[in-house]
Amino acid sequence: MIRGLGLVLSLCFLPTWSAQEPPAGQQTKPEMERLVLDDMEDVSDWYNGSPIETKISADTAHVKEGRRALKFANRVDHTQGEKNYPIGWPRTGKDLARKGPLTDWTGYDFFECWIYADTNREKLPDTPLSVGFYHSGPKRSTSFRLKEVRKGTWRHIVIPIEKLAAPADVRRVQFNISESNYKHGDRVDFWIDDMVLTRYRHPVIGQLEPVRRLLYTNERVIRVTYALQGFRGDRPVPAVLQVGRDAQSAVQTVRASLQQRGELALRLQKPLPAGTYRVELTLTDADGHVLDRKETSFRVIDGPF
Ligand SMILES: [Ca+2]
Ligand SMILES: [Ca+2]
Repeated sequence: MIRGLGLVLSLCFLPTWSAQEPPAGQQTKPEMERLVLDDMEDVSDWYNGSPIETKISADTAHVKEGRRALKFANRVDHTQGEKNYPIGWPRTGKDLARKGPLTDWTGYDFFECWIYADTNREKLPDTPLSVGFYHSGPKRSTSFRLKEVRKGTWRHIVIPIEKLAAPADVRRVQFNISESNYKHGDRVDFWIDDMVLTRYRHPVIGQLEPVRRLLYTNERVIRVTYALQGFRGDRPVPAVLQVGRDAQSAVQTVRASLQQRGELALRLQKPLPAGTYRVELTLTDADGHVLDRKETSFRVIDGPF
């Protein structure tokens, strides 16, 4: 059973987030919505693609959420397994297409799960494990090496959905090891839990950069580029761009409506003296409540004139 698939959209209320303006200097943590792909309490819908090397089970030894996690247990065998590839790719996966309509991930920002590893090796190889997302059509998939997985600890895996080749068409999720990364006879077990899709509940600022970090004192325009995450393309996001020496003293302010990404220009009414300046971008909702805020900086120097 897949609890919550396509049905439960739970809100994760992070304690530091507030729709109201936070105190100056306090970081806001954006609120995320989660859709559970699999809580791994029952793994009967996961297939074992390599029965010689692999055993899969719902296991209680290491659990991140609930009472069980998917245990993907492998004994590396360089002499047998797949007929033509004895040094192959032991794997386990799950077909999403058979389980309902949840193959369109375009409404989400991240694929996330937690992974714990154990092995009889002193440590894991550089690429201990990979995850692949399979799309319709022959051999269409997007694969990610999970280099962050470590022996003896839980690691949080976060993959931006925008990196998938066909995020509107995800038919299968599959985890695999590559036996060529291991020695014959190595044992390596992974516990995988809390596999979810997440999205920002509202737009946040992913990137904010000045087009130039160094300006001359005779210049009158400051340009910044920005990119939003969690922008669903429905309507522009109100924003305020402010330039000043510090958070308390704005030299100039401009209001804007932001798309998913773009460039903003702030025309100075009077020249800036030499020094370091901060640029702050604040996103608000329609009522003016702060959704997110980010800052960057640039320097003004006396020009060659
Ligand atoms: Ca679980
Ligand atoms: Ca093998």
